[in-house]
Amino acid sequence: MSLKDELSDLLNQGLADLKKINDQAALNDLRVSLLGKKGPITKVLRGMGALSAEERPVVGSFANEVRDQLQAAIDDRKKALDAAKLARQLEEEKIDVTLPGKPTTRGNAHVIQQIIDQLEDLFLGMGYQVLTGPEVEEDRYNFEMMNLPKDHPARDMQDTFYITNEILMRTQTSPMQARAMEKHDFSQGPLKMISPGVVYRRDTDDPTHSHQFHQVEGLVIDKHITMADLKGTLELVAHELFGDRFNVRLRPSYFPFTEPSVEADITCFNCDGKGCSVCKCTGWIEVLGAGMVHPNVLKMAGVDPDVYGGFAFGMGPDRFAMLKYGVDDIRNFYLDDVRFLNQFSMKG
Ligand code: 2NL
Repeated sequence: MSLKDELSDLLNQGLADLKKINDQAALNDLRVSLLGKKGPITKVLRGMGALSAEERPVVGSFANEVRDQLQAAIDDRKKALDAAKLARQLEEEKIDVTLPGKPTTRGNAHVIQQIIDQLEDLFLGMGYQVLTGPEVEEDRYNFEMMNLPKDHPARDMQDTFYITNEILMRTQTSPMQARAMEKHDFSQGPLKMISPGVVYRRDTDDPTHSHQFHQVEGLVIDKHITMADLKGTLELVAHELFGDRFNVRLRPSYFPFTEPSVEADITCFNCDGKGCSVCKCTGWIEVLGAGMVHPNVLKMAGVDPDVYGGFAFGMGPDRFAMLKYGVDDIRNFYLDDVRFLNQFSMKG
């Protein structure tokens, strides 16, 4: 058989084989076997040395033609297969946009967090920083720098979870404030901050005690800060959380870290101050402790008490939430019962 006939057969056989191909992988195999380096066409082209000078260009150009035809047929087949595959995919993966969506259940911030958020917004609006820090603390920041030396009897007031002699679960968020005072450059202006967070006490849980609860402490230090600034600030808090008709009353008290120290009451929300069982007929409800920062606390943080002074307060969002919503057992906030928690959902 002449080389030309051989090439003709190759072309016909190749085109016939191509018709039977139905997937990309088989098509690629056929392309390699026909047109690849080890394929029959390459072999024919290699054998052309044996041909005469007249035959060589004729067979050569025919071989090229066969190769081009096969290549074109393969390309066409590939295009057809690709198009079929895409059509199949589009059909199979079709999305019915008219199907109803799956309902998602949306969570909401915990009721205590909602109160903290509200307080953060209020104080951020007055130019305070919100600073948070570790719940596992050093004795030094939690007690020592708050004017509670090792032998201080007030340490008994706060039964503490100790990790080691020097490391403990913070009993208040003041350690964050001690750090802030230490760091603050007072030549750049006043320090105004609140520190919200979880604190721990070695209490036995009951309706009014939890070994874990929340605190939001506030601290302002500058020149010429007075107790009137403290009272005005606490009035803003009362108005924000409870409403404008609520008043604030300060009563003398004692904390080791403030001097003088006060306890702040607000108008009883239950009887509008007339006197009822909630306020034990006083017309007032105790909501927080506060005072003017003790000079020792300032000194220990490297602040000169002859130049600077300020107020501090500590309030309990748990107690606020109990008062605001009439919750009579603090443990509800920590039991994670969604039937309780969903009552404070802001979903419409
Ligand atoms: C309360 C009352 C209070 C403070 C916390 C404080 C922080 C610094 C300096 C001085 Cl850095 N004081 N915090 C002051 C007064 C009261 O908390 O009833 N705590 C359970």
